[in-house]
Amino acid sequence: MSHATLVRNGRIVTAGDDFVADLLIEGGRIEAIGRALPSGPGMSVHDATGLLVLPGAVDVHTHLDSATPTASTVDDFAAGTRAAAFGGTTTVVDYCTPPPGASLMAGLEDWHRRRANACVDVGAHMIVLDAGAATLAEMKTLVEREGISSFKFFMAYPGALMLEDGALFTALRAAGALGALSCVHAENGPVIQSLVQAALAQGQTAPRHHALTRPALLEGEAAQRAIDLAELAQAPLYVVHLSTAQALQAVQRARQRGLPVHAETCPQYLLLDDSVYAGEGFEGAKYVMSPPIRHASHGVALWRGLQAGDIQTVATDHCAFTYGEQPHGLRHSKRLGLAAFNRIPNGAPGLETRLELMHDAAVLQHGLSLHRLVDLLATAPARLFGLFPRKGTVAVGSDADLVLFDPHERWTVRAAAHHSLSDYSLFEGRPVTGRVKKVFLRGQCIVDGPHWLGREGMGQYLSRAASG
Ligand code: DUC
Ligand code: ZN
Ligand code: ZN
Repeated sequence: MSHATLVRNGRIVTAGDDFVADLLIEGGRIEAIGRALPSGPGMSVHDATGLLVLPGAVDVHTHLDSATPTASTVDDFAAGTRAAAFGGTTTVVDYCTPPPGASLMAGLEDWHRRRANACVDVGAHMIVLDAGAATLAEMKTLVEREGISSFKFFMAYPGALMLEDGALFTALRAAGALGALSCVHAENGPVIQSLVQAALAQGQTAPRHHALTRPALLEGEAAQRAIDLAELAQAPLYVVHLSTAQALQAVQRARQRGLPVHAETCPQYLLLDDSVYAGEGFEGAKYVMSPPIRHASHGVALWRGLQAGDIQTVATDHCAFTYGEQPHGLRHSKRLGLAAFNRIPNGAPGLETRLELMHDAAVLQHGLSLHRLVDLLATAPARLFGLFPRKGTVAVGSDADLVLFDPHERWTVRAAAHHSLSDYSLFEGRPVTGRVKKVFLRGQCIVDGPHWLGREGMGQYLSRAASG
């Protein structure tokens, strides 16, 4: 990017500031911020009058081009990150799942091959499936040489992804000693397994039994256990996709004691409730994810947690499958689980709608400030995952990742108009106020209204430092 770009007269909103100014972009970075900056020959000039200028949003929880035990996600890095860009997300930190039996390094090499066609910048968290000596040594290499400063440990899915408590403790201690952040999926896997077997034995196979066999209490229990083990292991902790009042209370208690415990939630846990599983048909499969969508009382608690600052980030857990079988094939489809809920691929799309949904719900409906919106979706995730100040803010020297946002435009969520390859949206038909108009990645305008100006492969790998 050699030529300069000027963004004129926008209302720049960061986690701490709010002012009208021009931005000069050179070499992919913000070179100057000021009033009436002069334009020069060859500069491209964008008028942002009446628009918010926000930092490109940072989504620290996605699964792109990822194989799960039941299916493969439908969005590869090209499709998923293009969808992200249309929604104002210019940085994605994706979960690298090493194939069973493969080393973490082999998993990472494979991930790098798959992420090569990304359209926005990408980093990786590494999922750790055992705590043997070889794995612990690889964790050190990943932090010190590969720019991976966070790991994910599963307390669910025994026999597949789960670390039992001893291994979890060992892995937490290793991550803490490396200065890495430990992400946990907090659900009690063995008890869920028992409930699932009991439901299936009684012929309860419909999608709603997915939610009924993963009760809220088992997330609260696991979150508290993770917090206790992390305290003992002296490891900073990040609870991913937190969905219940019980887990939130565990996080609140820990934070009141000054422990380095952080929590992420997702739009679906804030905006939906378990009525999505009502009915005997298969529609509920669209909402099969783990944790499941909860009773509305949990959503109320999560909004309070956001208002009080006990939840630091909102990410998507974008793990997209299709509802129908065509045109992408059964291996990407929820229909793999037609016979029984435990075979339904776990996950849903969301990467494209996070900023717009959260602007509408958090700022317009729940009274959170624009600063807080920016913090939840960009600044705090960039800080926690070692990307700040390159990402997550609008400042001189930062990457010129920008969103020009119209806070007044009204529109309606329609999967048919999305860029994800999934054929449905969790939020179909939802009216939204506020819309992404233009998106810049390192100074290059990649989204202009409905037009895609970016290109596959332009996304760069983000080597991440330790948590900020
Ligand atoms: N956990 C995730 O974070 N994503 C998809 C499924 C799961 O269990
Ligand atoms: Zn998870
Ligand atoms: Zn996930």
